[in-house]
Amino acid sequence: LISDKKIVAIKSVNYIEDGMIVGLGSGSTVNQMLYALGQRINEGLKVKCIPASKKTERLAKDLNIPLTDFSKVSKIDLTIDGADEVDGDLNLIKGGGGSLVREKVVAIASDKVIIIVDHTKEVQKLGQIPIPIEIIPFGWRMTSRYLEELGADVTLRKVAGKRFVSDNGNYIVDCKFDDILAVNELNKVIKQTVGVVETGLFIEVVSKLLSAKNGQVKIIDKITMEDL
Ligand code: A5P
Repeated sequence: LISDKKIVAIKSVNYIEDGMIVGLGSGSTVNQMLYALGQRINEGLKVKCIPASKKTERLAKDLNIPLTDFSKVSKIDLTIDGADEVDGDLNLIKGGGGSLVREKVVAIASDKVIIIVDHTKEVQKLGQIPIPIEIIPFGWRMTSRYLEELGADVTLRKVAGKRFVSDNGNYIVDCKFDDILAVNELNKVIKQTVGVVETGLFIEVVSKLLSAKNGQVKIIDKITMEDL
């Protein structure tokens, strides 16, 4: 039986066309996508890719996926990434894997962003899980206090008992807010907090969602002004 993550991953690479600059997100669903992309590249597809994490970079290199960087390109045609939560407006919580900053840099530089998930990531309302927030190590206790003052239950992320350190040398705090009234406003106030590098809230960046349940893929396009 093929997992739902693998099914959406395989489907998503059909959107990649010859000559594209492609952003590669991170996580286990993206890893499946990398295998499928590697296969298409073996069959002759010509693309250049920008990875959003060191882990993705390593796997992409192993699979002979050609890489580039922002010194050589000024925009990305299409990014494919996973998510930890997605709501009905295609807004996201990301950062479960701790790569949210680079993922957001890559997503914002992209003309199109396709998100691939299994259906368990779909929520009515964002915030069922804590929002990952990357903060600089200096003064992290102070930054955590400021985030608590915004109403969050703040947990410094640890892995095997040690403080998790991001690809950028920073910490991640997982912040659980009880009930998020306005996700855009919350994102703004978190970003204004000194010590915060970036939040795991991805608002208005997704163009298309592929979500799989029991082997069936549902495709949802972001409604744009032109559609109205
Ligand atoms: C990484 O920082 C995250 O944003 C991932 O995109 C997210 O955690 C999805 O991961 P999985 O595909 O492993 O579920």
